[in-house]
Amino acid sequence: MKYLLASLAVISAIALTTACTQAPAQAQAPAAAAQAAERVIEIKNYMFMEVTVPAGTKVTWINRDEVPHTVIERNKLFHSAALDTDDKFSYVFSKPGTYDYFCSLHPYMVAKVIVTPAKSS
Ligand SMILES: [Cu+2]
Repeated sequence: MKYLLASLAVISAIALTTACTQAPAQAQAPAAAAQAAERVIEIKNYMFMEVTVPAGTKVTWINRDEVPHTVIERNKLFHSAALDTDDKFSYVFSKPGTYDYFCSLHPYMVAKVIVTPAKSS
């Protein structure tokens, strides 16, 4: 079963790569491209990664465990569904601050996202 899942992951990775190279080049406003900062947090071994990002960053959690996890901000600012293996959840942090979050399935899994003011360069 593990082998099958690994094979599927490889196949979908290839499919994604192919899809990307075949996608026609799309005109994008430079400003939009500059704001599209994204940070990935992998959930592994029942742990989140703690990150510090500038305001405006889209943070995407990916579950790398073989059990489901959730991503829930302590004040219910965001609340993911149960994420199965390799499922993703994203949230754009527009305001600076410290955001504590946890997994409702494993309440001892706690972490925070620290959002710093966006650079005005
Ligand atoms: Cu969990």
